[in-house]
Amino acid sequence: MACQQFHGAPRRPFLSLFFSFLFLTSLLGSATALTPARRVADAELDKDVEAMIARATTGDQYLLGVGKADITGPVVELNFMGYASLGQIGTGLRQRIYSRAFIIGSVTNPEDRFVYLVIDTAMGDTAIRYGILQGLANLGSGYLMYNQSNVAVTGTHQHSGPGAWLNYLLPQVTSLGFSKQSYQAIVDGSVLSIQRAHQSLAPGTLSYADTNITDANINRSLYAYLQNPADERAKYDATVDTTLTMLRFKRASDGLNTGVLCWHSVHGTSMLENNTHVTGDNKGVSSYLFEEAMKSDQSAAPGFVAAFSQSSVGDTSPNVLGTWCDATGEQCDFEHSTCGGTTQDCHGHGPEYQKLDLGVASCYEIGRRVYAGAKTLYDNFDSQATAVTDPSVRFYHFFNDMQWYSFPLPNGTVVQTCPAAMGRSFAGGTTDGPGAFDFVQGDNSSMAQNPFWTVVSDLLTTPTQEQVDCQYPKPILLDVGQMHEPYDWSPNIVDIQSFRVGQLIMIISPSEATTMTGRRWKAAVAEAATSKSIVTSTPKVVLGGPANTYAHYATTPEEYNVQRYEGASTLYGQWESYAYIHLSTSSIGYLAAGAGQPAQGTLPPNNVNNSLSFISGVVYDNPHLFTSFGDVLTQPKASYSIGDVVNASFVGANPRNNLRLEGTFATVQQQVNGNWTTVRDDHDWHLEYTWVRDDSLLGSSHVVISWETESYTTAGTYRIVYNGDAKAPVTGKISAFTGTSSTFTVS
Ligand SMILES: *[C@@H]1O[C@H](CO)[C@@H](O)[C@H](O)[C@H]1NC(C)=O
Ligand SMILES: *[C@@H]1O[C@H](CO)[C@@H](O)[C@H](O)[C@H]1NC(C)=O
Ligand SMILES: *[C@@H]1O[C@H](CO)[C@@H](O)[C@H](O)[C@H]1NC(C)=O
Ligand SMILES: *[C@@H]1O[C@H](CO)[C@@H](O)[C@H](O)[C@H]1NC(C)=O
Ligand SMILES: *[C@@H]1O[C@H](CO)[C@@H](O)[C@H](O)[C@H]1NC(C)=O
Ligand SMILES: *[C@@H]1O[C@H](CO)[C@@H](O)[C@H](O)[C@H]1NC(C)=O
Ligand SMILES: *[C@@H]1O[C@H](CO)[C@@H](O)[C@H](O)[C@H]1NC(C)=O
Ligand SMILES: *[C@@H]1O[C@H](CO)[C@@H](O)[C@H](O)[C@H]1NC(C)=O
Ligand SMILES: CC(=O)N[C@H]1CO[C@H](CO)[C@@H](O)[C@@H]1O
Repeated sequence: MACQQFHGAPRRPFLSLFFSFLFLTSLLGSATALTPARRVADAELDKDVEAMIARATTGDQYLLGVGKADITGPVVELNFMGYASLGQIGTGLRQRIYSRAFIIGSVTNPEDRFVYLVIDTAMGDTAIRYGILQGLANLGSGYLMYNQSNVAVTGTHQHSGPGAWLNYLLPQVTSLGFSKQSYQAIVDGSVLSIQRAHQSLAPGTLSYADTNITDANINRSLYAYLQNPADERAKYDATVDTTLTMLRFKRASDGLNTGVLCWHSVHGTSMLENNTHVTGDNKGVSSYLFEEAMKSDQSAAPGFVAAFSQSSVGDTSPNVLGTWCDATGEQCDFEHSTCGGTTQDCHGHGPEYQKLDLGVASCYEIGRRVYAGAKTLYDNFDSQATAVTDPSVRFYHFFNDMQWYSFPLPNGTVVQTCPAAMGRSFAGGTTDGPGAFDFVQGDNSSMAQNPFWTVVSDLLTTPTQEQVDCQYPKPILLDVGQMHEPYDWSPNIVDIQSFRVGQLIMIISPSEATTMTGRRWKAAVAEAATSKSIVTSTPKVVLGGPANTYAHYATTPEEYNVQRYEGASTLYGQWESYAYIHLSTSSIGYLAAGAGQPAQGTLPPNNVNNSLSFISGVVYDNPHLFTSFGDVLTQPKASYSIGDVVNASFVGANPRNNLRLEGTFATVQQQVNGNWTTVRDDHDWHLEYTWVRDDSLLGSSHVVISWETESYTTAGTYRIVYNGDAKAPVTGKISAFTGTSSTFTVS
């Protein structure tokens, strides 16, 4: 198996071009007494050579656009997506979440264009993707070129955002079904980000470079990783992919950079299962810090967008200090990640775990480490980067049904994938968030069966013998791919998609690929692109996901065999990762210049209008007795020192009445020469909004706004402003109101 990495930026083609240039100029220089006619010809040649050199150093021009928009759904009274923890219900907002859109198109052929979307959600999703495509179609004829083939919806894999927007039943279980409000916020914001990217389209150049970030991720399933062949593992000096690849968008008209699209692998599980404030997790922090820094950077255009797309995330953890037993302080069992035989007591520790908070400090620190690596790369970019050359922009997409899908392995043996199923260790969870049930990772016996789950899964379906054999050695806990009542529990149909611009190829993965799966997949695609002459120089392959639908995990067959969480969550059986690789490599021809599109395949169901929901709406709001909405309940103190937390509380109303998309619930204003200027809002990490229901019958509630004053806070006079919206009893009319605190000084 070819497992050579293609990460190193190949600069040889440019060197050889450079040498041809030297050779040509020396020839020209040595020619004497040229005739006028030859001088003209030489001048032409000079121009060609200059153009060649220019192309080699800056790359070809493409039509480039970037855009960003708010996707923050209901921040309270809704389950968070990611940990599948029934008790993790939102109580507020630390950081708004966004969709970041990147459009890359051909300058000469407007049909050749793709959209790479990075959304601050746990994953891409079928219903969301349908909604985005419908939203784009609704924008009119100017947007018709964006369709099933060329729009990739990738999630950052954060675990601290509103849930209840997924297409299939299984992830709806803990969110008590589907919320149209939560769904629509993501869809509308995604469409708006694409619209903004579209409106910003202008000719520009692309280049990419890599850096290694060695202190932001570790392998959380090392026991499984170690099952991969020793000679294969020996090719890599880390058990996780530490690479960050940055693609830089540079506008031709003014030479300013409009954005960076980065790929990096680390789980968005820095914010812990007991956190109930919305954030973009560590990738949200990285984007926030990068975009803030670019606001005063001479190289960056206004509206600069920095996205950190998730990559080979499957077995990575941001809890870089390892896994420890809460009770004993000892390391968890290596094979099963347990303490005394159970999972609940074993936790991964982030870099700031000793703060015993909800993961806030560790999240910021991991996000900052990735940002710091990316920023150093950006600051030294031109000396390391490779220009994207070759004007072709290509893409393909089709749906593949994974039920009994037969294909040959690289050695020719024909194998098949199976209908989706969850193994027993799925219920055990991971060391980033232990399962709520007493299942252990790597368990293969019926010993630790939880009676609840056993009853439920047996009630739902009994897997056929054919399915049991196909999924072997996975002990099936939930035969989700064969559960269609009242609608499909999990996807059997997945999106197979890839993009190419010049020598850069993007694999769009529907599953969370483990480190070794990602390495094999990228190497196989690079090899196919080279052997089929799809690219004109050494290919550079990146992988982004989980995207377009949520097909859980993709382990290698070796990792699958030991059935830890990731193997148990590899839906389509032990050959799933090879199926993905086969589908990508056998479709590589669609990335060739001038190639057409494959047959679309069977469309997956869209459950947006037939999903169950047990989520209740806002009934009404009432202020506390003898108060009005927005009245201050607790004023801030008169003065604070930089580093203090400023708190103010207000008579509040349910924030589900108005999501204030593109707006803000909380604001810090500073008095500058007598005028009040907004200096912090919901996008700031250090400004936190908390909503507390006081009396369900009366409908009264209050809001706390906390500002953790940062080291860079300037001394001055400030106040806190709360923007709310109340729902009137009887009429249901929603009215906006504002609350303003007294002023305070920070010094
Ligand atoms: C999407 O648009 C592109 C460009 O016009 C076209 O080549 C492709 O066939 C379209 N795909 C679908 C599924 O309609
Ligand atoms: C990253 O680390 C690997 C392994 O040590 C090395 O081969 C590679 O050159 C490094 N990449 C960069 C961009 O430093
Ligand atoms: C949140 O959970 C983590 C991990 O279990 C724990 O260490 C921490 O103390 C908890 N924090 C709070 C505030 O409950
Ligand atoms: C091909 O590889 C698979 C997986 O390693 C193995 O099970 C199978 O026996 C091999 N087939 C041949 C013909 O070597
Ligand atoms: C699981 O059980 C099967 C059948 O008893 C056995 O062949 C396999 O090796 C076991 N796997 C593990 C990880 O124990
Ligand atoms: C869902 O319902 C909405 C509102 O009636 C409608 O606009 C939309 O087309 C429906 N979507 C699907 C997939 O049926
Ligand atoms: C500020 O309010 C938050 C949220 O209610 C609370 O957790 C925190 O302890 C308060 N801090 C101070 C300094 O009062
Ligand atoms: C304060 O606001 C007023 C009214 O908008 C404006 O005319 C004035 O220039 C502002 N002063 C400063 C110092 O910004
Ligand atoms: C080589 C390596 O990266 N080892 C780390 C893998 O992750 C475990 C925790 O899961 C660490 O203890 C190892 O140091």
